[in-house]
Amino acid sequence: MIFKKFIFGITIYFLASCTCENNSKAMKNTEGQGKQDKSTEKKSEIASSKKGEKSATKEMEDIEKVKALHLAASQSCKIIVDSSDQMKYSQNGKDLKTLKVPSACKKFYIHLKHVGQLPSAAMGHNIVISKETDVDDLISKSLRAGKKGHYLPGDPRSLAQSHILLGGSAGDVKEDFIEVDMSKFMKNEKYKFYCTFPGHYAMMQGEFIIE
Ligand SMILES: [Cu+2]
Repeated sequence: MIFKKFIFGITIYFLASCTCENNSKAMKNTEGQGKQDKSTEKKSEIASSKKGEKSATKEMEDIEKVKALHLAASQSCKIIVDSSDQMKYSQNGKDLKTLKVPSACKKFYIHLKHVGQLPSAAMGHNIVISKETDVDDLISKSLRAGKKGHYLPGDPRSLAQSHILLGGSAGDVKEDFIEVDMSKFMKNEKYKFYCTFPGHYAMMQGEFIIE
């Protein structure tokens, strides 16, 4: 009888310990699985966020490249020219003595600004572009046109010109846009750009070069 009880006891013990072990193994496995799932989830989250970051960065880079290209394209056939009370043409604060136009430009655009304070009657500016050999004639004609005619020559030898005389006082027009038709220009000819306001040519003139 005692022996039977002993055998029963041992059997129960083994069964119990076996079930516990299995349970704890199963729990451990579930925990492990959970951990693994979480880490996989985290990894894929990081990967996808990195991927997202990467594609966003790439997109930004592309936008910047396109912007730069547009800027380069627009700048190469376009220039902003300031004219001042110091009787100077300048670009970005530097004296402008040579205006270079890439030969690829079919049209060249000049945005002329008056950045001074003096009125157009005292310190008016414009731009005329012509062959160097036509300068003297066109300046004479401009003087005859007077302020009423914005000191513009009104002559087809003036290949491009601003519409008006710019000034710096409250009532003056302060900027003008000049479209230069490059088909009028020949590669081996000498051209000049200049202001035809009386007395300004000596200070306000430069070479207009097609390269
Ligand atoms: Cu001038």
